Amino acid sequence: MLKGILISIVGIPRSISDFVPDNGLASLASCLIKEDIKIKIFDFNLYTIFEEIYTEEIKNFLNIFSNKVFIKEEKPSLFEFMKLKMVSRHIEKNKKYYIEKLKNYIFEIVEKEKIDFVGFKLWAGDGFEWCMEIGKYLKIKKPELKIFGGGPQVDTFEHWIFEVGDFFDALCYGEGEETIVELSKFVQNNRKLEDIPNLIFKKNGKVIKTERKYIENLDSLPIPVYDADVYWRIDERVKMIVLDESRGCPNACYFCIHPKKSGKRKEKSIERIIEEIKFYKKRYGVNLFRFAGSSTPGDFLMKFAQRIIDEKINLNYVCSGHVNEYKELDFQKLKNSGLESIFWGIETANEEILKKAMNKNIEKKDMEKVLKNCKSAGIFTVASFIYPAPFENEKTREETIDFLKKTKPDSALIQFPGIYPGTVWFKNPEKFNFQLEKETYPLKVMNYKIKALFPPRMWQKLPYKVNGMDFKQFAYETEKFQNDVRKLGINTSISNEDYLFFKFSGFEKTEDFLKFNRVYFYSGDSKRLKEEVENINKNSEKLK
Ligand code: B12
Ligand code: SF4
Repeated sequence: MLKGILISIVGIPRSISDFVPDNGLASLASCLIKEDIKIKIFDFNLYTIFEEIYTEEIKNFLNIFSNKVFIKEEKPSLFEFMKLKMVSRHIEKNKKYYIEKLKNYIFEIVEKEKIDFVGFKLWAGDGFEWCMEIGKYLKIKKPELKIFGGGPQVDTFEHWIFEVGDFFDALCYGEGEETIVELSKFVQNNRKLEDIPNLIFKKNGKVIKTERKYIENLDSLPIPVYDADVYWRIDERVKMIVLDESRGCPNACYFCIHPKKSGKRKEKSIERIIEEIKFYKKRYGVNLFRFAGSSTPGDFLMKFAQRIIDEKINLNYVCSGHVNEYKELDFQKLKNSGLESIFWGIETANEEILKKAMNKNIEKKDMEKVLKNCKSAGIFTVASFIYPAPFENEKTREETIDFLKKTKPDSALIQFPGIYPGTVWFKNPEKFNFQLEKETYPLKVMNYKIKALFPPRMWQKLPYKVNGMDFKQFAYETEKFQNDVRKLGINTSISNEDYLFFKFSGFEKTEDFLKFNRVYFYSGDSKRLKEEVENINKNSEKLK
């Protein structure tokens, strides 16, 4: 029997989202199981990772430091700041020991279980570097082992990944369900890589990219598997399942990679999603759900809500929506069906920027209407912004602030613009007031790692300019904007799924949930994080 393992490593966890089971890998596993292949998912994104990297001394210092900064909101002293730098170096050293341990652990599994292939889901950040190290090691120790890669980092950087990981037999871009099954045939010498769609591989030193193929009918995919014998340490994860209700997007925002990944919008049938929910509730006791789609289709959502109400299914869920598709929706009905929070990509309140710089295809009056209706129905309203946007100036900044004063979303997430290869922003940077060196840019950004213990303006410089500002300047502008938004009494860090976690965490106020979680993650308090995951799981059971 052919045997494979799928691995996901994000790095040091930064939010409860990291503890949600990975629907992408569960979907790949179900396709392989259908072909009688033995597969196991090793998702290392667990709170226990802190035990491996943070010593008690590190935890204690970071606990005192973060309590002072995030809870008491006091400024750290120069001495504390110097100590923080030392601790950060210590953590970097410990990460190296951890990778060594992980390498050996995975190699032992490969040997003991006689594994034929390994598939890495690749994320940005620490996890990317760690996967490269592990993959390299496995290939040296066992050259006949087939190693594949896929996931968000491949969709963004494609062949650039070979610059740091030429041990991969093949990389899979786009949707992976059909491709992984074909790859399993390649492992058995029954397929040539050239004949498998969605692949990037090297032959005689030359990069080959096979044609892109989209999955036509999402209903034809088997139900993703989260059984304990397939999904390693699933019991330690938060009980939320991500429902892959739709893929693709009818829009084509200039900064977004998503439409390319899954093509034109397609959706599962309501019938199929309801079947999945009933199955997950019964088999795994899960009552919390998040739709995976970057913008769940509005008409799909209404029909779904009606079915949930008609069939009296008790669940709580969250999704992301596009303003244009939600203009006429009955938000009260959505709320009654258990929809607790919606994420909206607003980006900026200035219509000219929305059009000229982003191709966002939304109007201000509609944004206002939708945010207002969403909030008044009691749905936790999360609006996301890019600041400073291309062509941003004092006037446009003021316009977004006024918009926020007027609409008062429950949470406003603010990020500086990220430029990813494959997007329109990357293809024509000058047109959008960006400056970057195209030839070297992908490699630098692909290997970029944030310094999570420090504010963004202290991170290593990202190699581009926005409106003439270098990284330090625009990261500082983002920080200042966030502070101004907080002064309006608007939260700046709760996402839609965070809201669900908050609801079942036992915390009374979102502010406390936020502050304390910041401390737990910052100081690697795995004990508290474990308690929190257990609380969410226990409290959400009541929705049965
Ligand atoms: C839903 C969602 C989540 C869910 C589900 C995770 C998931 N499946 O990726 C949750 C809430 C858990 C989540 C969490 C996080 N997410 Co998220 N998430 C998304 C979102 C909106 C959709 C992902 C999705 O479900 N797609 C559908 C499934 C089926 O696709 P998939 O998971 O990518 O897997 C397919 C292919 O990639 C491929 N594939 C994947 N791996 C492999 C491996 C092999 C060998 C092969 C052959 C194929 C293959 O086949 C799969 C099936 O088709 C995307 C944005 C977007 N619209 O794409 C962001 C996104 C993927 N998330 C992102 C991030 C950063 C995170 C977090 C790290 C958040 C954080 N703490 O900062 C965590 C980490 C998750 C973890 N596992 O620990 C980034 C990734 C950026 C990057 N380059 O790393 C994205 C792109 C958003 C963004 N633009 O910032 N996320
Ligand atoms: S609407 Fe959202 S998912 Fe669609 S292209 Fe724009 S940013 Fe991407």
